[in-house]
Amino acid sequence: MTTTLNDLETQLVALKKEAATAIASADTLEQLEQLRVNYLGKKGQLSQVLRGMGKLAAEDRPRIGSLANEVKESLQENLEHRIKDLNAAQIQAQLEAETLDVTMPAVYRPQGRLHPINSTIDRMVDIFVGLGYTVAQGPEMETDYYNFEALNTPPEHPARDMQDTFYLPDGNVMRTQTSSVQIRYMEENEPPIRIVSPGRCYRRDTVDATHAAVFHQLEILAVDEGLTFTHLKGTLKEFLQEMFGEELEVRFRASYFPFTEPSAEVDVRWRGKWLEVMGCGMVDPNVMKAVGYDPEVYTGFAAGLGIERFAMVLHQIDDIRRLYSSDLRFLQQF
Ligand code: 2NL
Repeated sequence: MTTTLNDLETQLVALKKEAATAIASADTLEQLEQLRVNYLGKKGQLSQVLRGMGKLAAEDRPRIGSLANEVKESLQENLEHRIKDLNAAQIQAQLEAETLDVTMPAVYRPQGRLHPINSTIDRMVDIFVGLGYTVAQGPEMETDYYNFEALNTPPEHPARDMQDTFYLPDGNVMRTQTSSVQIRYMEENEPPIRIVSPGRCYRRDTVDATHAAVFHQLEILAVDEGLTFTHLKGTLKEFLQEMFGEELEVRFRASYFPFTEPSAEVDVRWRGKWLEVMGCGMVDPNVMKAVGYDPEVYTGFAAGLGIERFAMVLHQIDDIRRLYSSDLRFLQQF
């Protein structure tokens, strides 16, 4: 079998054309590698064609040699371009698949927040802490002794009617005020003391716009040598001014509580009207004696503040029942 120069040239040109088409239509890098091996590898088609060169006349070999080189370089170039194109296409596809539409509306999650009762407690407590008071807490279920007896309120005292109490079957009560916490604290500590006790209280009130059976109270108590009613007035005025955030008119009206003597109720002038915000007084000597303090040595003052009343005034809430409704349309406003 003789191989002519023309045969080889034709084969090389055909090879180049066939390979170029195959490379152009390859879809993956694996296919391209397969084609490279097939056409340009040691045992590839180009090598096979060149094996026919041995049968050529010596003067014809350089022509075929350079043509073969040209085919080889051209195919390598085709391969490189195709690899580049495939890589670019792959990156493009990935980018498209991972596209983020930054104009899409955000996903909003409902946000938790403090209940207005709790944020009001925090504000009130912070002011007294700023005046040197320490927070004291105690049980909501109390013995008759801590809720009434130690507070100068014996069994037949009319105040027990006034404060219609939730009595438990065992004779204990749900506390009607947080004074019981202060009694417990005084039993455990010696003067001087300055404490603030916020907490939940219970009364058998008929529920209406301004009364709830479960409500919150904050009491303060200071006991020391030489404390006077003037110290009480100064402390409460300072508190009220910080709470309402402006120069306030404050008035003290004589009143009565079993556990204080003298006693007073405190009004502030708020948006043109006198508003009762707390009761207060000098700790009754009988309360001092009950906790083992000598009333000839120590005096003290105390005050009880309704927390709901402050929350309602500060947030213009017209009905106390809203505070316990768990209505999100209400709660989300705070
Ligand atoms: C009110 C009245 C008041 C007290 C609470 C108190 C506590 C001790 C001793 C003496 Cl341990 N007093 N607390 C004093 C006066 C008034 O609360 O109208 N609260 C809403």
